[in-house]
Amino acid sequence: MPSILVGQMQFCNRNRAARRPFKMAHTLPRSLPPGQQLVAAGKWPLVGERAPLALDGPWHVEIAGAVRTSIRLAIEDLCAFPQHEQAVDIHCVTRWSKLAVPFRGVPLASLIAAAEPTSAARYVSFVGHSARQHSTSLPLDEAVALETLIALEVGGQPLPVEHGGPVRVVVPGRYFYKSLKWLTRIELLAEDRLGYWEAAAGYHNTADPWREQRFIAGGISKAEAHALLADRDLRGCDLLGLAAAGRDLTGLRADRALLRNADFRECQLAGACFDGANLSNAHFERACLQGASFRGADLEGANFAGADLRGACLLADSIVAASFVCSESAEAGAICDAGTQVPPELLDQLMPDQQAYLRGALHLNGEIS
Ligand SMILES: Nc1nc2c(c(=O)[nH]1)N[C@H]1C(S)=C(S)[C@@H](COP(=O)(O)O)O[C@H]1N2
Ligand SMILES: [Mo]
Repeated sequence: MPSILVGQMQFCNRNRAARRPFKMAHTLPRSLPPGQQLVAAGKWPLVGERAPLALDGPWHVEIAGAVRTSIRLAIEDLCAFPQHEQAVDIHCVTRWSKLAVPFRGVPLASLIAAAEPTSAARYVSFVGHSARQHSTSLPLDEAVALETLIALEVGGQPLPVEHGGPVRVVVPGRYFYKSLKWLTRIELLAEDRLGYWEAAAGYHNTADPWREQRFIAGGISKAEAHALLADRDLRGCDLLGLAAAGRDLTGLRADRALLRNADFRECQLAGACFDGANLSNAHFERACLQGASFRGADLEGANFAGADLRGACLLADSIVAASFVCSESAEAGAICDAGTQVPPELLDQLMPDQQAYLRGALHLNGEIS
């Protein structure tokens, strides 16, 4: 059977007469996020991949990863869950919006509950059955709070194949690239796994349209973001607020880059060079910075709590009010070894609790260079 027909042919029968009339999720006037424009009535642009790959058997969705019970659900099984109707505003990162689109399907929360997530589950990755194994991810609690829907119908009809039928993800309140077409796998994860667009094209990993989180940095195009991530070269770039959390940026070259407020949390940054960079208020929590270099960098207010600083050179210009441990949480502080270089005069710039922590971490592992 050609995969294109799967959506229609396997669609389950439901008692349409018994349905309650469609109710709007809320009656407030809907508005457009900044930089968006409305598509003409009745239009729904096609974006990204146009068709799924053929499946060997009937369509199914697997829930796996950090769960007690992995489950595999056929379309009929999905139909057996209580169905939820939701008028969702679509906002595509390419600046078109379509408001109040009536989707119907199973709340993600119901499916996840059925699989019994373990305490390790912090992220959810959606994987589609398409040529490039398209995927996207969200923090699990955020996906649930946003009322993510595993949609089977739109406008009272089975989802058209080109729009993700027989089953797609719909994440209200995020750019539409978080709404994966042709869903076959829901995977719960302890660590985030960046999706296709997020990893390859520099799409923002949070994707809140109200905060215009389109790309990892404002003022750069998709092509520029792609080149930047592929070459790992930010030398001299002005990328205030770069949102790079969770990325593999091993060996990054960021000499003299302007990276104030940049977010490098949980990044792989071994051997990275930030010499002469402006990193004031930058976030490096839990990042791997083994052997990284910050010679002459501005690290005022930067946060290194939980970062791995073994072999790192912090011969910075300034580390006023930088943090290496979070005093409010039980989280681990930065890891240092005998190769971690911090000039003693810089230690005096730290707040007392931070200074005490870093002195301890450096002394435990060798003398301060
Ligand atoms: N499998 C898959 N899902 C995907 C994409 C894709 O290329 N492949 N593109 C995403 C993007 S960028 C958008 S805007 C929406 C487009 O959905 P539509 O074609 O139904 O408008 O799907 C998202 N989900
Ligand atoms: Mo998109």
